[in-house]
Amino acid sequence: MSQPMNTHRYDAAAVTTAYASALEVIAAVEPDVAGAIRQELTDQRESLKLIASENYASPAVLLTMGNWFSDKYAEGTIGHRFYAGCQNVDTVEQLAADHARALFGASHAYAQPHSGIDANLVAFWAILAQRVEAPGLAAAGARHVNDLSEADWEKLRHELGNQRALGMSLDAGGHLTHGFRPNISGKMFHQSSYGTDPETGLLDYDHVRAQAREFKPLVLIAGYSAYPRRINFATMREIADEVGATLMVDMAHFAGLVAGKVFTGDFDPVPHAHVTTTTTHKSLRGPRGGLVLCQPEYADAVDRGCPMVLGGPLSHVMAAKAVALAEARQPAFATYAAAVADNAVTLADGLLRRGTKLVTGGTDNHLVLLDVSSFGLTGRQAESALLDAGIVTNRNAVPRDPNGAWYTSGVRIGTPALTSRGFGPAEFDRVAELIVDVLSATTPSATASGGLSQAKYELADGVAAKTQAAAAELLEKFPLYPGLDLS
Ligand code: DSN
Repeated sequence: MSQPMNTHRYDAAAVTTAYASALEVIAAVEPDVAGAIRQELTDQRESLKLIASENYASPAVLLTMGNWFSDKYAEGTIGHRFYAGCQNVDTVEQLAADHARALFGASHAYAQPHSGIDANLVAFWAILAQRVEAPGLAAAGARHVNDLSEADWEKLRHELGNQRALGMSLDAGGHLTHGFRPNISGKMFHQSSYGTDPETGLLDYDHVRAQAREFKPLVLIAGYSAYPRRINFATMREIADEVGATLMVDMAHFAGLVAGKVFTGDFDPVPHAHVTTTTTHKSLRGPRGGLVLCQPEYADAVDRGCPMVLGGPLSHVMAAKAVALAEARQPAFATYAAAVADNAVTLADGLLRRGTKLVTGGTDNHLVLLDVSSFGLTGRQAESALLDAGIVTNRNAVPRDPNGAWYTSGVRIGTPALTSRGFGPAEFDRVAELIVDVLSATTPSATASGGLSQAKYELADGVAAKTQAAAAELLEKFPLYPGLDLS
């Protein structure tokens, strides 16, 4: 079978041999783990994976993680480690950083963060160090923190702990680490958040500008986990410059669209942000992990991520980041990224045509946010009913959500994973149809007091089985890791 251009290319026989052998070795020690690994492949093969933050990494990326780099400690940075014998870790970390710089056109890249949250913590720490600590040292006549007196420390602690951050609110699609009060980012900073326009659901730059002028943040954070539109980062930088803020962009969700040149010019964060963070496993299709890209003045502070903020680097994952970033530099990745965005538009159109309500009325990235209140459901009920039918999504708050962050009124649906399997417009239109069929056949259960449950629901008889069969028919045409045969 010929593969669509947006899928992985590999030698299926070699990959089968590698995994069959690895599972045999694992099974000899703990067969249940080997069994769970096999089962995970089966489950992923047999479901419609529409979680916007998930994907399928290539066999090369996955295989790079299973080796002895896992055994090596390498705290510090390339060439300046706290342990001896890090020459091979230096090689892979340098490769990951070089590929990241070339791919994104960044002047500096730091490949050590273990996750997106870790990347954001490194960025916050670096911004505080660069903007507050360094001038604080100079003001105290010191060149190093060890030279500070107790009184200097007290003053610096006050300065460090008295800074402000402004980011997108969680219910508008921002991330927990963008200043959500209970998150550490909401504790490190005095925080304020901007939402979206109540009518259109879109980001209102004039409103952000007005808030920034009033709040005067040290850090202006842009980026999102559940906003279905692109952001004009040139405008965000203008706002940051006007109020003297550092612009930090979290592109964890849409890094693949930046790498694949779907988001360019004003919509490419890297040339505009002082510091850009990302994960490597979402639309970028690499191993689970994070990256920080930054402008030169933040590089030293960013490189102090480990051991100031992070534990020892996961060298096996950094090696896999290098492989994934090398893949993302190939022309085929741009084809993939374009297909992710095109498929999201098809999915949005398919849902809208069938009478559903989408936050912002559509998408221009890799996700749609379906408001399920018109079905009389909470996000939790919709997520569960879809799962019963073999459709894997996640519930998500919609702006000003009356059901809060636990039950929610929305379902977030993303195209990166199924696009990696080769799904195109016809398949995504069918996915839209299946989603609407399932939700139309779902009703909330009654509670003992006669109200409606926010969690329990009934799915009409036969709908789950019928949808699973329709999904299986779609998935069969686009096998996950074709040719990988572990039977
Ligand atoms: N867990 C990620 C997501 O699903 O968007 C964000 O942390």
